[in-house]
Amino acid sequence: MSYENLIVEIENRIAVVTLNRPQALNALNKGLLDDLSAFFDEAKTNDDIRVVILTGAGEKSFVAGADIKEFASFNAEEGQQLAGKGQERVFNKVENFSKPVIAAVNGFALGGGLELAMAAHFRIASTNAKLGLPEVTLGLIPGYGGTQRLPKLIGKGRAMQAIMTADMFTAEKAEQIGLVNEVVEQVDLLNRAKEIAGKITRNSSIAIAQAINAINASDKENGFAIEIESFGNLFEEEDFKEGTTAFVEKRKPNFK
Ligand code: CO8
Repeated sequence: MSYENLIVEIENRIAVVTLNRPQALNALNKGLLDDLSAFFDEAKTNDDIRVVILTGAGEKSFVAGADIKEFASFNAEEGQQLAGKGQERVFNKVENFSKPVIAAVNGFALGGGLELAMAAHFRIASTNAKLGLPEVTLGLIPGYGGTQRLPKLIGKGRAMQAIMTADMFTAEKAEQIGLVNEVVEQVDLLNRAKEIAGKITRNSSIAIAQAINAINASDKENGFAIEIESFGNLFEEEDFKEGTTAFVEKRKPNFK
């Protein structure tokens, strides 16, 4: 798995994916979005990968947004196309990915960067992280799902204020309002993300995929029905037999 703008390292069934354009604070240009889209397509069927960790190259930034220099001259049609294609090919793909995706936010997560972190299944951050949606300072609004995902994570009023003022949240504040799950020192960030990922890899991957699907359906009218259906289907799986047998036999389950 080699990409121009990503570094992918796979160890213990955990893929650490480093967005690698440090000269532009890892801003999302077309090349980087293409690489992310291709990575998730490949990772879907790669049995060596059970959990994905997304992080940014360097100590300063996770992702400082969409590449402003790239879209500065766009017209309405080009802007809509870029946003629509990006949402479909990357952001929604991340959110609906059947394997857990953790964002390890190691610095600025702004605009498209915070939108990418919010598309991930959950976020942890380093103490120096700054998170925000500053699009209105550019005469824009968030275009990669930020107006939809931020209110769900932190509430409508807080999202309104954050988007209108373009203020950045400190890591501490982000944790307080539920935008990130926990905050650790930058030197510990990847190890902590790997520790959480490692714990996940020991559980049933089939059950986890169904859990992601059901949790993502919580916004939908038929969310409860999707949970019931997924719950029922899992009774037919080997992992269910192994998990319950291991409990009865007082041992740890060995999921395939
Ligand atoms: N795009 C392109 N280049 C960037 C970006 C970016 N988003 N952010 C930083 N860079 C570049 C800088 O231009 C600079 O390059 P150079 O050295 O060639 O001048 C380099 O990265 C380092 O940046 P700074 O010198 O600015 O570093 P500072 O430490 O002084 O500041 C900041 C760091 C505060 C993060 C600052 O760089 C900044 O404000 N960046 C822009 C943040 C921003 O506004 N992000 C939102 C972008 S809009 C967006 O994401 C919309 C998403 C939806 C799009 C839908 C499709 C159209």
